[in-house]
Amino acid sequence: MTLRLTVAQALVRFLARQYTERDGQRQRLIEGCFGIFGHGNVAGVAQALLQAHETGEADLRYYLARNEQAMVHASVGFARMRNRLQAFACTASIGPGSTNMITGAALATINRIPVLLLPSDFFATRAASPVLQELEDPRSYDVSVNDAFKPVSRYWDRISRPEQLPSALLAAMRVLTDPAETGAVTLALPQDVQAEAHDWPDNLFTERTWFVPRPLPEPAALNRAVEVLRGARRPLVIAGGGVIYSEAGQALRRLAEATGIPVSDTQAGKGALAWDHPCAVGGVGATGSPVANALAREADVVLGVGTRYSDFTTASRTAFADPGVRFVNLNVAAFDAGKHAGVSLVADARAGLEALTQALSGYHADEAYTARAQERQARWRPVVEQAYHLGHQPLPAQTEVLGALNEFMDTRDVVVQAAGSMPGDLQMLWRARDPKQYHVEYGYSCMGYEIAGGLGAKLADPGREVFVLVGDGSYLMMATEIVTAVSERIKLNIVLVQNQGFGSIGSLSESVGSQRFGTSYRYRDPATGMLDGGVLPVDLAANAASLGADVLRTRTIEEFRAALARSRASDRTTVVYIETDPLAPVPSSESWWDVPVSETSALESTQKARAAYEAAKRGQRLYL
Ligand SMILES: Cc1ncc(C[n+]2csc(CCOP(=O)(O)OP(=O)(O)O)c2C)c(N)n1
Ligand SMILES: [Mg+2]
Repeated sequence: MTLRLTVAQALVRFLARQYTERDGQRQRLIEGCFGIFGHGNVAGVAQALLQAHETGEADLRYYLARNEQAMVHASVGFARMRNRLQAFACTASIGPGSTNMITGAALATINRIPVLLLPSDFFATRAASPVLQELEDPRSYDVSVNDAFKPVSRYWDRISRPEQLPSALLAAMRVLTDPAETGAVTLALPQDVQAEAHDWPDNLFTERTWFVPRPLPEPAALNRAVEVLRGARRPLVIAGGGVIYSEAGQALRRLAEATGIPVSDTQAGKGALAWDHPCAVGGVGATGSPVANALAREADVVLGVGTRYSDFTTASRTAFADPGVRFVNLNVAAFDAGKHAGVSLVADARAGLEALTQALSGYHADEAYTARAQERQARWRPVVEQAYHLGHQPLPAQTEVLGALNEFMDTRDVVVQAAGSMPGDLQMLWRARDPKQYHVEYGYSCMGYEIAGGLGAKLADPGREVFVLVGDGSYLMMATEIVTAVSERIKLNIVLVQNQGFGSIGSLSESVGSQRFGTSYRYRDPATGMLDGGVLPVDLAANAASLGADVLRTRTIEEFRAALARSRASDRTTVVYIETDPLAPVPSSESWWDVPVSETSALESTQKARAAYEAAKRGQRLYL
């Protein structure tokens, strides 16, 4: 039997019939489709989505986004919240609509989060070339702007003929659902091919289940890992995002309780172990807590679980100072498991942690070391309390805003952030109580992820309140999805933190001797010729209101707390606006981040920073 459908109709029909299954739980793989239509997809994919809806033949709900980059972010927010078991498709018109998705694709791939991208493409027949928005490469008619998706996609294909679709779809689903390979998957769809009819074998459209594996560690590799761990006196766990995606929080807790090994976390892993568990020592690395960083300096064995060891995690390879430090890396991806010449334990995080706990029976970390960890943690708590309740004047400190939010949030509420000074303050100070509470995108740290990612997170779990934290810089880059949230009646709580520019890059600039040059949003001062004049007459709260959100303006932390309560009680997307002092003090992580400083300079500030840089760089090592 065959079925006569267009390529786009076949695609939609296929996507609506894909499922994933893990631990006996089955769910739709492709939950819906974000999109923005143009001439590249309005007659193809759009027609197919409409027909699917009208006839009830394929259930793939369409969500109209306001920016193509943002719709990929929303898809990532969704898939991350669903632990990578479910994803969205994104359809875009040819040219700029498609290339707008490239940043989102990079973000998805770097964070190892699945998303199916469907950029539209030039005519396969070349009948009307060059079509509006076609890139003409004089060296080859085979090149289009969609080739730029290749380095940021884990699978990339162009469907130039209908016959190519089935195998491309199977490959795409395999990559999306493989925890070691997943990321952005791109199927470029030429405009004419989308609308072309073909006779499809009907078994292309039978329901298909993609089993998401929990690979077990190879026994010999487990032995090697256990041998190193048993020899450890001062071991430290680094819990990464893989622990959360694998739902391995309990397995991690059991390992920690059985062995006494302190557990630090990364931006993606925070919340894997609740902040107040006796073994939890907080964030590690450049923006981590001084507790975890002190332990990292001492550690003789680092057990990395589901982490890709970003430079923030390793403090640019200065975090681990023991000359003989060794790594054991439990990761579903061999690529990550092999890092820092570690003992590679390729396995699912949960299965691997369970196997390790069993094999480590009777082992316990050095008592004096674990006691030191707890003492340090006890001394750190009042520092966090103080940062949460600084009473900074006249404008509050950002740490007070974060503190008030942390104290206000319920265990199941979610905080979403991505870029600026907040990820650092959050990693150091946030007290996460639930594995899905802390949603900070710090693989790509992409300004503009916040609101869009929050939209996706809320879509994934409407039962949770989502609190988006967004700086003024990020807000200005991409506030567009407020409109999508309003039209879909998806309720977000958005905390808009106004500090008149780039608080983060401002302080980084100062630390590298660049004197906060060009990092605040100010008038150009005719006297200095620099952007250090008066404050701009920009009202982001009014902007948010104009996009359809309810807005609560607050000036003090007390007003801020009251506004949070009102926002929670409302069923409408609400923006809570607060101004903060970008120069307010923040506790030190007692760590470092490698940002090279000019080796030669006419500025004294730069020369000083260079001397400090050279001194810090001496702590950097290759872990071989
Ligand atoms: C898309 C993008 N462009 C540039 C950067 C570099 N960058 C990191 S933080 C930042 C400033 C963020 O400003 P804001 O959102 O106001 O946060 P703040 O630093 O004030 O906390 C910039 C420009 C980035 N991370 N993402
Ligand atoms: Mg700012």
